[in-house]
Amino acid sequence: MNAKFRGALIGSAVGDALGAPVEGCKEGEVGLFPGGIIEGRYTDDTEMMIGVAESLIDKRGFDGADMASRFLRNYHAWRRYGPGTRAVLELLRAGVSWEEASKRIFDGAGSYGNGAAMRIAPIGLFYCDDIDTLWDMAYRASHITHSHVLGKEGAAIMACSVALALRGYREEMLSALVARTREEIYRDKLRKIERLLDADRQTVIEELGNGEAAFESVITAIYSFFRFHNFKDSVIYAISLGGDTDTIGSMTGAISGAYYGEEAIPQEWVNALEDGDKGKTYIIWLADELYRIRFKC
Ligand code: F2R
Ligand code: MG
Ligand code: MG
Repeated sequence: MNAKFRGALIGSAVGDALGAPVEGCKEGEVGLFPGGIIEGRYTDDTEMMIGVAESLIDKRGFDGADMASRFLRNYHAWRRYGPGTRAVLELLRAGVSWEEASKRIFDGAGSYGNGAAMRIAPIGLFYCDDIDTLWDMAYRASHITHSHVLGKEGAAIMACSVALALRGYREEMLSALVARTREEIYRDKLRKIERLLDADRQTVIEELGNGEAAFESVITAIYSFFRFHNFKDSVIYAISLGGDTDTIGSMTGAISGAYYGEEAIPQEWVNALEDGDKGKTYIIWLADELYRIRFKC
């Protein structure tokens, strides 16, 4: 189980770093070089995931004000944040409360971007044995930056996928997710996954999406996990779809890592991942702490 906690967080960071150099490329323009990561630098996806994990560990559960302050403390603009999240972080820095800030962007509609889903894996690990609480906490952790229901629902589906993968569910995962999901756009795409398992890339992009909206990327990551039976092929496939490659790669890496464990992640990808301040050594420590707290060892 400890290896699966590590697999989820390192898998997420590796998928992010692998997809980052080609974020925004079209399918067909993504020429994945053999061996994967060149620079091994992670982006906003991993920086925010670190904030979620740090807060859960320090507060022994969800604390909105603390998590928001972690996002601010860790923030480096050069890691390429989405414009909505950047605007919320500026509001938080100006003193607006974490309950209020995310409601002020996109003309009051809030964001449905995938920025809440991309960072949510630690919630999936921490609340893995109680799916009702997990769903609720994923919504609350999303609200700090994403107040639109489709941003929150995407994050809850992602957290639930990580928890189910951690617990060894694969065949049962899709029906469990459909049963939980309330928003039709997600239910509809979840139901398409099995039918699309042999589809070509263009069809997958048209049916499931490869964009920055949560409903254009979360189900694509779940699909990428299902399409193959090993970590490497799932993550390479996710990135090969183009579009939001770092984020779809990261979410696919989190689910696959939770399912297969850290040993399944190609060693050359882990070796290349950055290891300075809050790099891979720190991410492994976060995974171990979450595991230790969760299982009281
Ligand atoms: N930001 C990026 N990548 C582009 C970097 C370009 C940069 N200029 C550079 O070259 O350095 N990647 C990261 O952002 C994505 C996560 O985004 P997040 O945090 O959800 O941000 P945001 O802005 O809230 O949502 C993303 C976009 O979705 C659309 N959108 C969301 N809610 C909307 C609404 N209510 N109405 C209309 N549109 C809405 C907007 O286009 C948002 O900008 C990840 O890919 C991460 O890697
Ligand atoms: Mg990113
Ligand atoms: Mg991205």
